[in-house]
Amino acid sequence: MALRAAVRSKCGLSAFLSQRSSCSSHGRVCVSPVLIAQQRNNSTSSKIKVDFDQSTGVAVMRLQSPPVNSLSLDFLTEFCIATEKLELDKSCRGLIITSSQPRVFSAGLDIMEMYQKSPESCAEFWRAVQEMWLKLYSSSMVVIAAINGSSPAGGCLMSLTCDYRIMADNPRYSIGLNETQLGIVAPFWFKDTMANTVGHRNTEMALELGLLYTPSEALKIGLVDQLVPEDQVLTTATQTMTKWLAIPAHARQITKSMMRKPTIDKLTSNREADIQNFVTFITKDSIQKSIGMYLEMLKKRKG
Ligand code: CO8
Repeated sequence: MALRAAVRSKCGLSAFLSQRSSCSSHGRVCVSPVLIAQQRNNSTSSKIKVDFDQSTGVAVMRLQSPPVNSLSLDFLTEFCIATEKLELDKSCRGLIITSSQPRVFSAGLDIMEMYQKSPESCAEFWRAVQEMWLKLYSSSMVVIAAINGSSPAGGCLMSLTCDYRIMADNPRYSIGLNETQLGIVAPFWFKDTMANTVGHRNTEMALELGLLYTPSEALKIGLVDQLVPEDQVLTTATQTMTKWLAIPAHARQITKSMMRKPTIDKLTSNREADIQNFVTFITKDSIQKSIGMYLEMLKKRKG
């Protein structure tokens, strides 16, 4: 499929869509009327459901990849396509991300994509992970995470890229960058995103220990912004969105960009090296052994 190939390619989905656009002005891609018409329709791919309310300019994206919304290559591809479509639609000003799965927002990167895979597959997967992060962290939309379940590792990263995080106040849920518990190391841009949110000291401790926080612990260090009863996560996100959208968009967008650009530039100028680092690291025998043991642990815990 051409779109999927574009996400996987070096130039990425933006370039793919740009190629199909008829003009470009003020740095914003201008797309054909046909594409705009398609974009305005609510869409459901197999792993992502998007409901866009034209009257409010707010889209709700539901992650629906059973059992735990793990971020596989297919999932990331669909996610990037859906996000890009919304980004290109000027009438879409806000995005709320939530989960359709019970008890889990996202289990993070799909571990099976990093286990016993060829270097080429690992590279393709990592490019898609980068792409997801770049799309969200640099989005001009207001993006709110409605975290209605556990959100470890890559799930936490996805939440951290949002402008505001609302989490269900359920002590059985957890959130954090727990990579060291798998014997792997969160890359610099995971670390930077976390540090930009909760500061250097909290990040240092969280990453070294691979800490997963309960919602109240997460609120205490600023990893999430607000806790609400589970059945109010989405309504609170919608109310919060209204407040954010009341701020003049241009001023808010420039401010967001000013805060995030150095972190984004750090990855965009080192993208290929970052992919190479990931592939070298993840394909090491010792790392594969750690991941295998972690998978065993997940299965045993279930039993
Ligand atoms: N990837 C693939 N499969 C997964 C994942 C995952 N991340 N998480 C869970 N699964 C699988 C389980 O193995 C299980 O499979 P099966 O049914 O075949 O036994 C199934 O999903 C259901 O899982 P659970 O029974 O555990 O579901 P629960 O509802 O009880 O718990 C949790 C949900 C809390 C999300 C739990 O599954 C969990 O803790 N999962 C692991 C989360 C995790 O540690 N993720 C880390 C992924 S690594 C990452 O995101 C960043 C990597 C950065 C790499 C950098 C290298 C340089």
